[in-house]
Formats: sequence, C-alpha cells, structure tokens
Amino acid sequence: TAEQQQKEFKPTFEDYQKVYDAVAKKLEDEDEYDDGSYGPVLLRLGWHASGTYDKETGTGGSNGATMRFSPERDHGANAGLKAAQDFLEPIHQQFPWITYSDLWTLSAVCAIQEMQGPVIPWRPGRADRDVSYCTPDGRLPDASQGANHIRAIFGRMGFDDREMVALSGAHALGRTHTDRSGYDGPWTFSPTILTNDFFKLLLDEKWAWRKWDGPKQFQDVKTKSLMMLPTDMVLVQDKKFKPWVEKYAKDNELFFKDFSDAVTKLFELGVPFEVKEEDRFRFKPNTGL
Ligand code: CCH
Repeated sequence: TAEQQQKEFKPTFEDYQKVYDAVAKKLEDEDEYDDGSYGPVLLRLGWHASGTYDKETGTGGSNGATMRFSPERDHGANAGLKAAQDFLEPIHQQFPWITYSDLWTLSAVCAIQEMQGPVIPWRPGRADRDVSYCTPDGRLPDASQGANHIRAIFGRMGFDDREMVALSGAHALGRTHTDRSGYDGPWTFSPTILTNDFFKLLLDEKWAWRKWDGPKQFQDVKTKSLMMLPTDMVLVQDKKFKPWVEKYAKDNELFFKDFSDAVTKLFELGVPFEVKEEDRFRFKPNTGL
C-alpha cells in the first residue's frame, strides 16, 4: 500500500527529481487549461495548504494535506483547488511512496520553476494527517480586506512586511475566476511566466474601481483587461508596504531572491524535518522538455 511504501521506501534526491520531472511533463502536455497552464493553480494549492499555519498553536501548514477532506476542502478560499488535486492524482499513483503533503509543495515548486521563476530549495519530510487535523475556516486571507487583515493573517504565520510583499508577487501568475472567488480576470499580460510585472503594473498603471455587479475589484483604465484585488492595492496604499513594491518593481533579481526565500519558509511552516536546512534539494528545471 501507499502507506507501507511511505514508511519503507527511502527515496533519494533522484527519486524526488523524477516526481518533479513527471509534474513538469504533465504541465507541458496539458496546456489547454486556463491561460495554457495548470502552473498557477498548482502554486495556489501549495500556498493554501501551507497558509493555514498558526505559529502560536503550531497547527495547520503543509504538514498533513488536510485539504483533501471536508470541511477544509469546502472552505470558500479553497474553491477551485480540486482541479489541482485532480491534476496530481495520477502523479501520486505513479509515485505512491510520496506523501500528498510533500507532493503538493514539491509540485508548487515545480510550477514556479517551470514558469521561469527562481529555484525554490525544497526538502521532504511532510506526513499526511487525517480529517481531525483540518484547520478552521478563516485562516487564509480575504481579498476584500485592508492592511490590518493582511498583517494579521501573515503575521500569524510569522512573516514580516517585506516577506508579505514578496509573496504577493505570485499574483503575476494565474487569474481570478467568477465561479471560484467571484473575482474576474488576470493581474498581468503573461500569467504563465513569473516576473515582477505585478509590482510594475501596480505602480505604473492607472487603476479604477470596475463598474460591475461582482465583488469590488480594480481594473486598469487603459486596457480594462487586467485586475487588482483590494488587498493587492493595499500594497501601494500602505506606506510601509509601498517601498518594497517599488524595490521589487525596479529589481527583478531582488524580487526573485526574496520570493524564493519567503516561499521556502511558507512551504516549511510547521513541518518537523529530519533533513537539515543546508541539505535542501534544488530541482533542475525541465523547461523545453
Ligand atoms: Fe492569491 N488569490 N491571494 N496568492 N493566488 C487568487 C489567485 C491566486 C489572495 C487572493 C486570491 C497569495 C496571496 C493572496 C495565487 C498565489 C498566491 C485569487 C483568485 C484570490 C481571490 C482565486 C480564483 O478565483 O481562482 C489574497 C487575498 C492574498 C493575500 O492577501 C500568495 C501569498 C500566493 C503564493 C505565494 C495564485 C498563483 C493565484 C492564481 C490561481 C489560478 O487559478 O490561476
């Protein structure tokens, strides 16, 4: 059984690279989804699995993959993430020795790297946990809120302002869906390539409230084809967040470095690793496989 294999098989770096390669290949093969890639939704799965962490109680985080179960999979914030879980099911069948918790974060790392983002050092060690470990609803951010909410949510995970802004750069990728969050549209013109465009657009474009009967969101005045969430706009409205937006808009290398560090931290929250920090894996990107 998968459980026996997870206990008995001692995978090496090469085994995990094989899983990475299989995810990369499937990303490349199934390019009809959304803007041409499952990459963004895979990243969102890894983030929502991890972003439930509470540093006070040590509960939540990527260790457990409890989003497989109700009630957590039905939390409003997780709408649409079944697409990512279903995408990964055949990969899990191919490599039954890997835990879902490790697979979800490894796949998010793969998604970032294959979408031309920075290398995200990663280590294995997450164990799947049962339904009793599901986190309560309300631990993930609510896009309609302001700066206090962002600081409360990410502060609970242990992040500072700089890390919060760096992580938000993920919104260069993917889009919002009316049948998931209720919001509509992508943030950038190249939603399957990771760049610092999210920050550049926040600063350079003129944004106005979109006139529609959906949830309150911003629209770029020039093309009316891009969007920002209220929480995205907070990053240029708040005087402590804004300097980081300016730095990342000017310096993609700095953004990549800080993004990589913050994502590594995010995916490791609450995980009791045996592998040491200095022994983290760096997967070889596959782009062009
Ligand atoms: Fe996000 N995000 N996110 N986000 N997110 C949405 C989509 C993506 C917030 C709200 C939303 C992060 C932080 C925040 C991604 C990565 C990250 C959507 C649309 C909402 C709403 C969902 C839909 O309709 O499909 C809020 C609020 C915050 C913080 O305040 C962080 C951190 C990350 C990763 C590091 C990615 C990627 C997507 C695109 C998903 C897709 O399906 O295309």
